[in-house]
Amino acid sequence: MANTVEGDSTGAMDLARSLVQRAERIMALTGAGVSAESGVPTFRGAGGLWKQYRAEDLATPEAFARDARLVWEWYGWRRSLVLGCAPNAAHRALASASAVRPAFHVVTQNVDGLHAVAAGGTASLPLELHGSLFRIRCTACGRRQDDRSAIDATTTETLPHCDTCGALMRPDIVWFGEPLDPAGFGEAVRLASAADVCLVVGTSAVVHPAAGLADLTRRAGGAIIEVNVDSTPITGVATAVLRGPAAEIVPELLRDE
Ligand code: BV8
Ligand code: ZN
Repeated sequence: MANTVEGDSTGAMDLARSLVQRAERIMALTGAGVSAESGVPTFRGAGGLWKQYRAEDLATPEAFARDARLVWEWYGWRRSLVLGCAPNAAHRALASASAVRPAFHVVTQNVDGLHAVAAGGTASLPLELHGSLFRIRCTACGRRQDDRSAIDATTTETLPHCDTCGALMRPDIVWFGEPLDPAGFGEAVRLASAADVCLVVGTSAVVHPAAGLADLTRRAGGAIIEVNVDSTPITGVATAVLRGPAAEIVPELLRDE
């Protein structure tokens, strides 16, 4: 489907709302932009995380092997920052849609856990493709555990170590050059391929394989709705483009009559 309507015109919103209302199966794919209004810095935008740091220097297994202390210092800082952030109206609107609509699934690239906080105890937990700031994994035996503690990155010895085997723990996050969890990504492919609508919210759509999910919906005959303050590689193939902040647009898009 060509890109029929763009911008913040009511035309785009009317079209997008009718697509959502008519759709049976919807997959929402979110990126850092959905958390921007919660105060979580994005990666590539102005003031983004990658502006202060180079992704290659921190979010790779090589970086961790070279300087685990520095990498943990960065993740510890991000964890404490995110712990001070709350879900915004976009997270809440997506959580309530996935709680009330039988086939509405949230798939996120974010590691900030804010979709899960917005979902509360409901069953509509998001699929976290890139892992979580609040889960750690043993570099030796693979033991995983939830962890929200403050990270003491003074020395390698003060970093988190495995309760089972004593080896160094790492963030349970997918770094560049690492494969996504096959089961999780397989489920995302299934959801995207079956979706009548792929709702892409707040992603620059440059990181693969997540960025390729929306196209699976399009190729299977479904529609893409993009919510973003900027244009991205998806804008040109989107059925409707809603230009503006997620916390304002997503609740409007998903509200019932
Ligand atoms: C893999 C975890 C293979 C770390 C992340 C060349 C071409 C294509 C691909 C590659 C290539 N070279 C290398 C690759 C592969 C690489 C990749 O895609 N690189 C890109 C950069 C070119 N991918 C990988 O390495 C992946 N693994 O391919 O493995 C393999 C297979 C088998 C066996 C072995 C290996 C792993 C990818 C995951 C990497 N980890 N993060 C961490 O978080 O610390 S990626 C990182 O980027 C984040 O996870 C984030 O989720 C992701 C995407 O970023 P966005 O979420 O989109 O955020 P961004 O800041 O970019 O954009 C924000 C958007 O929001 C903007 O559009 C902005 O306009 C908008 N916005 C801002 N405010 C608002 C808003 N929108 C709405 N409202 C607002 N208020
Ligand atoms: Zn271990």
